[in-house]
Amino acid sequence: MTPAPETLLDLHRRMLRIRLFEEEAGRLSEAGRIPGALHLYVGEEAVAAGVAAHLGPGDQVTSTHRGHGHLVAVGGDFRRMFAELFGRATGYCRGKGGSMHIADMDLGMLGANGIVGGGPPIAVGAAFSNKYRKTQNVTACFFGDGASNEGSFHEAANMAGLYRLPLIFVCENNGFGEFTRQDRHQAIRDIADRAAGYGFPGVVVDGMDVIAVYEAAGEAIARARRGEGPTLLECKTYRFYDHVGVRGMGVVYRSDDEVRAWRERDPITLLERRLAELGILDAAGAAAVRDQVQAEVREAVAFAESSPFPDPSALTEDVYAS
Ligand SMILES: Cc1ncc(C[n+]2csc(CCOP(=O)(O)OP(=O)(O)O)c2C)c(N)n1
Repeated sequence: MTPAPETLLDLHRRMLRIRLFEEEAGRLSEAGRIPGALHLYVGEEAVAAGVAAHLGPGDQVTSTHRGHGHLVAVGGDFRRMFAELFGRATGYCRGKGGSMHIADMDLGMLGANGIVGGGPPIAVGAAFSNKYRKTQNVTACFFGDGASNEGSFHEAANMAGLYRLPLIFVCENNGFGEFTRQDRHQAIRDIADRAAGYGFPGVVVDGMDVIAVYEAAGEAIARARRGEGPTLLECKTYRFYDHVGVRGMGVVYRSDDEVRAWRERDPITLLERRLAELGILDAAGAAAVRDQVQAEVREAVAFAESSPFPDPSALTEDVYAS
């Protein structure tokens, strides 16, 4: 069944917000205006958007080193995000975290994470807390194909299955762990198969089709809320830019033809085509949404650039919790 028009428009806007935030971050990074490593999510927007559209107050997400998309999808503030990328005191971590450490506890976004496989144990902790406190809340744990080889993923999956935790594992299988193609780091093809070893369902979905992700995530999240335990949702996707930054590090590990073929299945273009067919949003309407979001991006960048750097005296603040 096709989701309601307002749901489709919501998915479209969420994806565009991720895309335009990321394209701008990529440009700024290329221009040398953002310090540190920047891992872009462009191409994978349907995954974060399709899952996040089911989440609400009290739910959580755990993220990865490619985390901007997850935060934008749950409603992250562009101003504080750009400020964090620029290292300014108005940023999410007061300028001391950068791209890979942005968190927003008010939105339940428990943090981007430079540690591959760092998210699953945190997600299990959050989900255990939700269950113990008898809430109806769910935790969505995003991770990559590479991360699914880490011991932390397997320990987390084991406990989530054992305790039937209200959790969904969302594997963003973009076909590579850094520069290593999946068939050179895993003997299996579908990471969803791993769920069987821990006693819960694994589902494979086209990660470029936001409606497919939305529907599969909806079932998995409803199942978790009913107390029936976790699901592993594997979304087959692709990153359009390099592992780090836009042009990357000069390592050749995939062909231009391969990138071009995946770009033909750009998740935003696919949804816009569908919206036009359904008579919900035409090209002019889509362009208007794009312009609105782009204006929001521009305003946030100006805010971030005019913000102060943290005072050196703040260097050791927030290092220890009391
Ligand atoms: C524990 C740990 N090991 C290794 C690394 C180096 N590293 C950074 S990204 C990455 C690949 C991760 O692949 P995947 O989980 O598939 O995510 P993708 O980058 O493809 O989105 C690796 C090995 C790291 N950051 N943390």
